[in-house]
Amino acid sequence: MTDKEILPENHPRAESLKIRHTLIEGFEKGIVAIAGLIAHGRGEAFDYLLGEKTIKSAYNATKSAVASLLLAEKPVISVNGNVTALMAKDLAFLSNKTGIPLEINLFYRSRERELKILRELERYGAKNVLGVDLDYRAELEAIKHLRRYVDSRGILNADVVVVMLEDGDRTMALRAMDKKVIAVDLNPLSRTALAANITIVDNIIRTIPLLGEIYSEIKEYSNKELKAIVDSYNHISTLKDALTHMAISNERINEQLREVNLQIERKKEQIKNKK
Ligand code: PTJ
Repeated sequence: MTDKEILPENHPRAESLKIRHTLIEGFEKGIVAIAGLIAHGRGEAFDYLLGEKTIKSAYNATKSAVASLLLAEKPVISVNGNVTALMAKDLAFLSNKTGIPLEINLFYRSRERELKILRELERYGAKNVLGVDLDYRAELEAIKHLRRYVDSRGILNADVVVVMLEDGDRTMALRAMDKKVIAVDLNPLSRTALAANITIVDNIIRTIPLLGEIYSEIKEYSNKELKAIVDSYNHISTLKDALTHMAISNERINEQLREVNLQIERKKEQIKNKK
């Protein structure tokens, strides 16, 4: 069976299926943890409800995140298996452009996986990847699982940490260490989404490029202007707004039904024309 037969380009969900396959490939390459496939399924479901787009409150949260990163003294972007499988190229680009290091931090940590992730990020040109060199390995007291291993040049001493597809435990531990946590999480009610200082309820495939775009736009702003952007973020209303978008309205059901019925009609035409 060819790839085209499995994944025809005109499939109405082709994009989403492609992403799913990229993750499966990432799993086969040893980059993604098996639980990462489950985590992706969960994210997909929330993204479906969100309408697979960046809603305004998520855009604003992303802007506040960039302003926080620009104001930070020691920012770092934490990366895991899923994030690398889907976004290695964009992450490398973002890190090189902003000078913010990437730090490999895994829930299912193994030496083999961390080295594979490092190679994948470096393959796309990432210049500053932490979390692998054992000479700089440190441990976070507040965490018992393998995410406790951090880099003394990165997360250990960072003031602002970006986390994606994260478990709530580490987010809370980072907060308890007085670090500012920026989370990207499609579930607005996850412990990570609740515990972070800034939560971007959006898909990493949209957020990572958007972080870079907004960075170019506001990098010359004064500290006062950046601070005003940070202060404009409202955590509760951001989470509530995402939930409101996910609560499907009659209008949206009708719109989606119309689209599905149109697709059925198109298929009918195709069958008729083949006869
Ligand atoms: O690579 P490792 O070893 O560090 O393992 C990473 C996983 C993903 C297995 C681990 O962090 C995990 O189990 O995560 P959780 O607890 O399942 O949380 C993942 C969260 O990310 C859930 O709230 C999902 O809704 C959300 N999510 C999934 N895919 C995306 C996403 N958020 C943004 N963009 C996505 N593409």
